[in-house]
Amino acid sequence: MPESKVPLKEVSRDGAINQMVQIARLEGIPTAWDRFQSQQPQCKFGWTGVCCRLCHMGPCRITPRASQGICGANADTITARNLLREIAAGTAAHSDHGRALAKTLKLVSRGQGGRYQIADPERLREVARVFEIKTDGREDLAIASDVADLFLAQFSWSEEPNSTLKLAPKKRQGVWKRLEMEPEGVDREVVELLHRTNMGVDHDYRHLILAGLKCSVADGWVGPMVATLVSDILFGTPKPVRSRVNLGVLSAEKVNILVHGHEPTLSEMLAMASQDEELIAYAREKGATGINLAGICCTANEILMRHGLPIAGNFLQQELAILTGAVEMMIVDVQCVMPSLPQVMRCFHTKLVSTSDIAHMHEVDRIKFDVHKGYQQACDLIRAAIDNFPNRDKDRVRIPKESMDIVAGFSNETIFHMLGGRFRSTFRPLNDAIIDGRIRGVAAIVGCTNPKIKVDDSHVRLAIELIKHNVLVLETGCAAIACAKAGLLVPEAALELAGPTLREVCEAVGIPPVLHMGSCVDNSRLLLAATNILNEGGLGQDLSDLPAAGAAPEWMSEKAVAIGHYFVASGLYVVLGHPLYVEGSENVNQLLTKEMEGITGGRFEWEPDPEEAARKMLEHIEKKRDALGINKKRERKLYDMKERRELE
Ligand code: NFS
Ligand code: SF4
Repeated sequence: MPESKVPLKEVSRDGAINQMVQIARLEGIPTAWDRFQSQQPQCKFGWTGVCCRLCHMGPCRITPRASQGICGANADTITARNLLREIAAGTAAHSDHGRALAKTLKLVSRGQGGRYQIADPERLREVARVFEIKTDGREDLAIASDVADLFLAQFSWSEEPNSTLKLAPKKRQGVWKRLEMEPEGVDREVVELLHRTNMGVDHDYRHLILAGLKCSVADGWVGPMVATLVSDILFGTPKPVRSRVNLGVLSAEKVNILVHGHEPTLSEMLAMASQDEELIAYAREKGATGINLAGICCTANEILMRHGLPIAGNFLQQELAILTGAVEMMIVDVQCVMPSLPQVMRCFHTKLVSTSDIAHMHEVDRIKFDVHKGYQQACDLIRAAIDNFPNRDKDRVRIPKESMDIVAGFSNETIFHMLGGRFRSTFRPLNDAIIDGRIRGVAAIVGCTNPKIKVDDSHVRLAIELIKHNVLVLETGCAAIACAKAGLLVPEAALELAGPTLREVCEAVGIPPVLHMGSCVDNSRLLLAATNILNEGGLGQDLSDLPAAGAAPEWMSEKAVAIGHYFVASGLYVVLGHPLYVEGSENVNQLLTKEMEGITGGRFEWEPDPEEAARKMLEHIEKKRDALGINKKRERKLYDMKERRELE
């Protein structure tokens, strides 16, 4: 075990994390923070993006005495190429997730989906209509088949730009056309980035970065868009739900089963199977009082949004959950699953099961998830977890007390209904509140947690600062879990922290000032929310006109790199808590953080201090308000009776 120099307390603002890290230290079980310490100092060449190993003449790195690699590539080319490979990888991850769901929809439409079915036929029809698929007089399954075909076709190459781009505002579509940034198939764009960054192909950093942005458009507006739409169709469109969050949701008396990863397919069946009376009775037979299914990371967000199941924690809590000694089984699929888990698992009775065909871990049980047998597999897993309950060492159970109430489930559809009231669904009241300044603008806070940063702290401080200044905050992913743990997603508590006019609006509508919109692929919901606001009218023509900003204060994943780029490609201002690996090239850095605004209308900013990040976001929001002309003091017109009658 690496010798630790991190102070024992305070790796996080979350007491549950600090407590568990301390226990891990005392027991000599390494966690991410210990390994973080043993990686110090982290490589400066890596940090600044100037290390290249794209061919085997290298590896090369740019230093004060070597301004070029062996092939002649300079810092601009090297950092840009490295960045593109990250965008390609992030896009690939999101899009495989979307493709897997579209394949499931296809199987369901053929009657080969086992227990999966169309949970939200209304949403299916609505989606079909958007893409001009005939719905009148047709069965749901026939429509689903066409929708699945259309979505599956988004991945391979087509002569036409991707169909889902039309979900974006017209003007933005025009910008992409002009910049030749319209993707023609997700796989195609990923492959092209890999090709372009191959030794000896594309060397112009500008040309490279614009290609990266094009691929990122295929990420945000295609892969995750498909993932979200199909998830809603198959599993239901989220509606507000109450639940609880943090390690304290683990139960000392029940069989604890954690789902961790990203694709919601198997976890949907687990949610259903965990309610099975026979299985619950079986758990009692084994001495437990019931079955407790909870989540980690983005799978947690999926089952929270649709079933109100509790969340045990975000990204850096995955090892700590096992360390509680109270987890009978952790079921993982793909993405954000740490390779260290088997090592922690071996110190406890916890069973770790991997379920994705493409994600195995050495010496870890695995099943081959099969849509058709999904429910049976879920039952078998739960039964195995129950069988493991008697192996729990009660003396080693230490579940932190921390757990917090949360209200989640804010899909666009829900927000539409809540804002518009019972009779007329509309975003109008939100737009009006933004126009008259009661709400200054909208901010998105998304992304991971990272041991480089005091965990959850930047997420929470940024959100608090923004709502204090009457900015409505939309969140997804680990950011949403961070703020939920801090109590920001409960309307009552959060409203105390909101500025007076934001509070007034939230109270009238009955929403918290920080809205949980789902998992990381549900960032597509954020893009659609922004589009809905725009389409409602009065706030400009393009996403870049909106008084809106995005932030990922604690990000770590390549997926977050892709997300940041599709926000910027969509014309939005994005503040990252630490820079991309590009600072070794002044040109690339300038392009991303300054010049980009003149190209896509959006740009990046690096800002580690959350209050300062909030200030910059507010400044951007006010700049957009000024440009829209809604910051002028508007005189309130007093109507006389005659005018009033005319109005009516
Ligand atoms: Ni998105 Fe970050 Fe992972 Fe989800 Fe969490 S770490 S990039 S937020 S779980 S995908
Ligand atoms: Fe070095 Fe060029 Fe090869 Fe990169 S591509 S490793 S800079 S020779």
